[in-house]
Amino acid sequence: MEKILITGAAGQLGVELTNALISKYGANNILASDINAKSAEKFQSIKFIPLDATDTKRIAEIVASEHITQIYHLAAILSAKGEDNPLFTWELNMKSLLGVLEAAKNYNLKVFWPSSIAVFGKDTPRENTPQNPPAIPSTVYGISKQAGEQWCNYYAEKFNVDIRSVRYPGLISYSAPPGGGTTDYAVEIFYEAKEKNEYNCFLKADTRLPMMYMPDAVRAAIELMSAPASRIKTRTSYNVAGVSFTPDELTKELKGHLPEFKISYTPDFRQKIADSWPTSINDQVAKTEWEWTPKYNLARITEDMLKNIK
Ligand code: AKB
Repeated sequence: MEKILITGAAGQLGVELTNALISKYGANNILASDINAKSAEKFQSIKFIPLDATDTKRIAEIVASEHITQIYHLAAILSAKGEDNPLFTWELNMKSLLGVLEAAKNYNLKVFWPSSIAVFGKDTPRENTPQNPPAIPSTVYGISKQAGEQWCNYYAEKFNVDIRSVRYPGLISYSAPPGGGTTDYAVEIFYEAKEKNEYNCFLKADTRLPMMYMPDAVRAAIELMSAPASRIKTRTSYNVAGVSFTPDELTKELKGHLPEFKISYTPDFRQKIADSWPTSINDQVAKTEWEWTPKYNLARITEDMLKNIK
């Protein structure tokens, strides 16, 4: 029987992944943790532990006392927010990952850890970005994810740790807000469209970025973790594609539902980050090794977001 610890459980991905894991493994087998103690109220049916993920000793204590067999390590600072305090972002993203990898080595845990398209950057082909291109990341978040991928591969090769990872594109969802990413416009726009019928976008109209709807993102994590170990040949992180679009294309889709919707553009520092990232992702390796297939296109995402946003 699996017993699963989730770090950063109150974040955009955490809330939905935790619910999916409760459905798959049962509430008694899922332990949510987050630095924000108040987020306990989001997890009524399961045990919640306040946890600063950089406290590596505490991670090991929880693993031992709760008989944890898997960790979904989601706690991280994202691309845009990370630029406010690069050293703290590095400290949090790396120290927490190394603590989880050490616990995995010592207690024989299986680990899921999300990487990101932020690992790509200068020298990376932006269109149909392959699995292992040259890449010089433009943000400290991207540097931490790129280094993190190498650490994951190292622990897998050297200590046989069963670590699995995907490089998420921008995630779109309605259950919990995103926390300081460059792709956040693709969530904010839905809320503002519903509330005010207008949105001022911080990226230019023609900025094409890879995105993914949350049900696909959750399924990617669970399918990857459920795949037989013999099929998982990539221990850095897998490219996974969902859908690629620009703010202008999303606006046209939104106008099909809200004809009066208006968008304006005031690009800020996030434009430069977005311009360093891929416009589309080649996920052939994930397709071949564990049969990854996304299900949501832009039309379905738009319809479902508008239906579900309160
Ligand atoms: C961000 O924009 O920082 C994240 C990501 C692509 O990893 N959504």
